[in-house]
Amino acid sequence: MSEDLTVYMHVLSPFATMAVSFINHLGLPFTEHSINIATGEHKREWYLNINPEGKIPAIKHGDVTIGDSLKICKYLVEVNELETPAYPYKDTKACEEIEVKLRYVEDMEAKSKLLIREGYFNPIFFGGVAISQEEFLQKQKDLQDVYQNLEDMLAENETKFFCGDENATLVDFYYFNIMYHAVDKDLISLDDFPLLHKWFQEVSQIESIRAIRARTTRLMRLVHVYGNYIKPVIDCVLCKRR
Ligand SMILES: N[C@@H](CCC(=O)N[C@@H](CS)C(=O)NCC(=O)O)C(=O)O
Repeated sequence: MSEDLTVYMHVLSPFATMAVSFINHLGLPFTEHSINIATGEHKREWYLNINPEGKIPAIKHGDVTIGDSLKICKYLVEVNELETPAYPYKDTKACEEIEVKLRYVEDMEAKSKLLIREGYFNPIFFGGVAISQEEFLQKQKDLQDVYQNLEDMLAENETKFFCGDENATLVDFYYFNIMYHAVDKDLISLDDFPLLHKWFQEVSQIESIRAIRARTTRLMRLVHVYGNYIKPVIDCVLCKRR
C-alpha cells in the first residue's frame, strides 16, 4: 500500500523527475518533499538516514527507505503487485529486455551530469567558472556518443518505444527524463538523431511526463532570470561595497 509513501525530490534533478513521473504514471498516491540541494539539505543527517548516498531522489515507504531512481520504480511496482506494462516484473523475458535496453544508464548518468553541471548550473546558478568552449564541445561530444547508442538501439527494432510499439516502459521513462533536462537547456540537440527525435516527441506526450517537464520548465525560466539578470546585479552591488 502506498498511502504512506514520501518521495524526496527536486524538479531540477533528472533522476528525481524520472522517479516522480513514473510513480505518477503508476497512479500511486504519495507526498512530495522537495529537497534544497543548494543549501546542502541532501547531506544533512536526517536525509542521510533516508539515503546514505546523500542523493535525490529517495523514498520512504512505511519503514522502508530507498535511493536511486530505477530501484525506487522497480520496488514500488513489485511491492504494490502492480500489473503494468511499464514494468511487467512477473514477465522474466520482458524484464530481461528492459535490463538490456538500460545498458547505457551509467554512461547516460555520468555524461549528462557533467554537461548539465559544467555547461549550465555551475556558471549560471552557483557562480562557478564557465568551462572553455573546447571543453564544452568535448563534453557535448561524449554525450552525443551515448545518444548515438540509443539511436542505434531504436534502429535495431524500429519500434515506437524502446521495448515495442504498444507501451512506454521504464526504459523510455529513464532515458527521456535524463535527456529532456539537457535538451531543454539547449546543451545538446536531437537534430542529428532522427529516430531519437521521433521517439522523444512520442514520449513527451505521456501525461505524467508532460506534467513534470512543465514544472521543470517553469522553474528553469526563473533560474534563467536569476542567473542572467538578478545575480549579476547582486554581484555588482556586493563588489562595490567591498
Ligand atoms: N543513480 C542515481 C543518481 C542520483 C543523483 O546523482 N542525483 C543528484 C541530483 S541530479 C544528486 O543528488 N546529487 C547530489 C550529490 O551527488 O551530492 C539515481 O538514478 O537516482
